[in-house]
Amino acid sequence: MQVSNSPAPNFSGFAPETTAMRSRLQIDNLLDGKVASEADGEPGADVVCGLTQIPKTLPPKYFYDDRGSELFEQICELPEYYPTRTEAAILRRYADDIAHLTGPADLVELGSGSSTKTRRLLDAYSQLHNSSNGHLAYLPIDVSGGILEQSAYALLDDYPTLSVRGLVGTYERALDRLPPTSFPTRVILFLGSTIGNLTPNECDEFLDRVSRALNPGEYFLLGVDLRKPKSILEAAYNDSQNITAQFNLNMLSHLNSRFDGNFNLNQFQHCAFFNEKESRIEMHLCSQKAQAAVLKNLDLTVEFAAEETILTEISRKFDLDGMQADLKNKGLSPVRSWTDENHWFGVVLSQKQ
Ligand code: AVJ
Repeated sequence: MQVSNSPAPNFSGFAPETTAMRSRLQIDNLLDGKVASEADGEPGADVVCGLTQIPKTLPPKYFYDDRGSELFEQICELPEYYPTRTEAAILRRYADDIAHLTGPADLVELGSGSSTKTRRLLDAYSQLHNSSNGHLAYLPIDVSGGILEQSAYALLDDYPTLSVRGLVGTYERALDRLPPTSFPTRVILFLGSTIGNLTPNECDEFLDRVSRALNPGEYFLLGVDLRKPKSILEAAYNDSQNITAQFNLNMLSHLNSRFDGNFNLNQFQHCAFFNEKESRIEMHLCSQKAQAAVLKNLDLTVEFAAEETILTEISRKFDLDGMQADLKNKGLSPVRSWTDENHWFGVVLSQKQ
């Protein structure tokens, strides 16, 4: 993992980094040498906790090993998976409005991943900054150091006035130690409706943290997936190419390799449906028979009844008014929101009081 200012390895397909580029890049690791999912406490404690609960659950962050991140990128391209392209279209269309509303700003992004959608905002802000002759600062935060570094080099290549200060770590830790801003203001970005993975309580705590991290007058830009007919929602999580099923099952192979386990992927089935009452998609892995699985490194044997499921993800679907009210309660006053013509996805800009 990359530490402050040390030279980064080359990634094929990208221009080799130059000294000039390196001077515009700094990546700090907040994981203290531990891998992403082990940053908060004992390695795998959350897995043991989730699998010994009734009903069984696993944290969605275990989707994202290298294979899982690759499958997620494929999901974003699926015809049925509307959120990524809908949000990207909103950002393409309104990035200039957003930049004009906040004025020149540092951009901080939680869960930056490949930073693809962020480019529209970087374009808009770099125009704003050019006219004021300033530099553009981007602070991506991601648990995957590999993807963070790779996208940072690609961005430095494409944006000559950009400097990137990356943080490898969880949102929680990064939010608690954001470096001071060099510009008059700062915008924290949280795109892709990743906020939907949080339960209402977790969401509450998360918004408190965002609000605490911002100084009065600074901004929070949030992407949220909106309520819509069940058939559209369920299709997005049950695609005809079965990529989402592979993504879900990959969590078990990730656990097998991480914790020396023997989950049999052939004996579990992907299951995703819309829970109307909770307004959320639930993804489960359903045990096809009574069976046991062992995770040796965690000293854990898990027994499954036939048809018993593990809840691997919730993906909540929001309404814009409700989300704006929640933000307001946290001292984040809605400035403006944008949506697509179908009202399938929303982007909300709010400002810390
Ligand atoms: C990245 C959490 C927003 O909930 O839609 C996609 C993840 N899971 N297909 C989502 C996901 C299944 C995605 N988020």
